Amino acid sequence: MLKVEAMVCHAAGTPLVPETLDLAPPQGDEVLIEIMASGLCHTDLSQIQGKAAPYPFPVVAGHEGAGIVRACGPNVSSLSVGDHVVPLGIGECGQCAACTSGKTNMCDAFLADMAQPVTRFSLNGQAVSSYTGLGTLARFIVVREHNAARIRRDVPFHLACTIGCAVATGVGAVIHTAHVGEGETVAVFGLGGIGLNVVQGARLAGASRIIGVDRNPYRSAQGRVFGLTDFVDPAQGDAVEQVRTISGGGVDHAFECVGHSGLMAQALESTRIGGGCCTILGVPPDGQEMRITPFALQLGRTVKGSFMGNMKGRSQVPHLLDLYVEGRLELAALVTHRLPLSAVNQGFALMQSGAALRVVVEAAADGR
Ligand code: CXF
Ligand code: ZN
Repeated sequence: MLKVEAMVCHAAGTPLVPETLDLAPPQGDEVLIEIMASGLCHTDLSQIQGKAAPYPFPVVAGHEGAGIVRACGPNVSSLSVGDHVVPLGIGECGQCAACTSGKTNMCDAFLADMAQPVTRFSLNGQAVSSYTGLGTLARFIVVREHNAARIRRDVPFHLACTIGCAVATGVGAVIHTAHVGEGETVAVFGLGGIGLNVVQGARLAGASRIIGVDRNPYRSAQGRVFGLTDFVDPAQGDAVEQVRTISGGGVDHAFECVGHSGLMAQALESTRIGGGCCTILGVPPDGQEMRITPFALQLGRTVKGSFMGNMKGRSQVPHLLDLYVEGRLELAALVTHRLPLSAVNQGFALMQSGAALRVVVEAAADGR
């Protein structure tokens, strides 16, 4: 067993504590990754708060990482020691019907992992789960090679990690889920780390109007950096009405990026009759449902959803960094805070306060 430092959440709603865990060394097609940076995501917060907690406690959260391959199992064929990688909650086996379909990122291996989660972490012989099979709030993780995407080496880890969830989820939803077309109008409900990536995805797609809806007035100026053209403050009047007015009767595409059922209904209502499409990205607390009036759909609207923007982790996600290097994607403004891994609780507090877009924690900042 390898010994690794990790921030562990022992019970829902309790702070993460540093632990030295046992980590099973890479076997078969598995690789050992040294995590250099990890972005904090709202779904990690939901897990540790027990609000949307698919994994049993104790748990190592974190699924938006970037790091370096340090060892390979004997059957690894597509990665080498020294490769820079982004671990993938949704892997890409490349073989199954989903992977070969060209339509969906719902790889069979991901569905199998969700049904029966695997973890390689343990403490005193007791299993410690890894969120989405990763657990990037640790110094090292072990994953199967199809759960790691090789990335270019010239992007710093604290920026590269964001493509593992926020950027793929937001940009991918626009391009690979909703298929926003040139000149179309877009409304984005919730301008956090995911919503602002929807905004820049819409800019890449050539949307004519990109309308952001958020209760936090600071998001207006932040949104402009990512391509926002209009801002709606729900405190100034009914958000749906404001979006419908700005867009001349309803947007072509609305995106819900919070995970709030009331906001999902608003997003749907803000789309235009006869062709409007509402895409759901936010992950609500366990048990919360989305209410849809059949009439709203019968008027010619559709509802879609995706995880990780329906992007294939190995063959598509790494190209997001090419867009960054070409100057077409904003990553630096997304990472508002960088903290040492040991200060991760402070990072989650920043996220909850609304002050942060992405908080990135880095083991190296702990002064190894
Ligand atoms: C995703 C992360 C990867 C697995 C599915 C859910 N959502 C993220 O926040
Ligand atoms: Zn995430």
